[in-house]
Amino acid sequence: MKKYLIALASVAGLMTALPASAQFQKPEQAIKYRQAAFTLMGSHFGRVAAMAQGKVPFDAKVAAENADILNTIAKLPFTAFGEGTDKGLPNRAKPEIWKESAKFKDAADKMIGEVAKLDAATKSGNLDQIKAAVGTVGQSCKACHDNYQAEKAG
Ligand code: ASC
Repeated sequence: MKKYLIALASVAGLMTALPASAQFQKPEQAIKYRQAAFTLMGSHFGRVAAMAQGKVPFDAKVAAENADILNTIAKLPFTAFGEGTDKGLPNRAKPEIWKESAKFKDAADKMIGEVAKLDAATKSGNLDQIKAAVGTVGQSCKACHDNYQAEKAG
């Protein structure tokens, strides 16, 4: 049992020490992972955005729950854009992601920061603040899509 625990601890240590891309055995897995994360982000952001836009009645608790989930998921997809994950499954990631990786990271960090502000706004329950934060989150999604998402999967 002790040996097993030591082995487990060293594997866990290794996993955190390795670059995130090395946590996927195959490019397909990284592509599926990031696509799944973006799909979930769209669902959870969409629920808050619909309230901000008056398309569904505002429910502060539901907004806060969805923003909280979004705040966690928004940090996930960017571990799955490692080198060599441009191909393996049809996907819409443009080559610029890897050519200008610092700019891509800045855009991702910007979105993550705006999502954190949306999460804080929903916790305050102030609809005007939520509306403003939904706007800036949406802009940060769009900025990345405009620069880094192809029209068609290649
Ligand atoms: C959404 C969603 C996106 C963004 C983007 C904002 O609700 O799924 O990808 O907002 O459309 O421009």
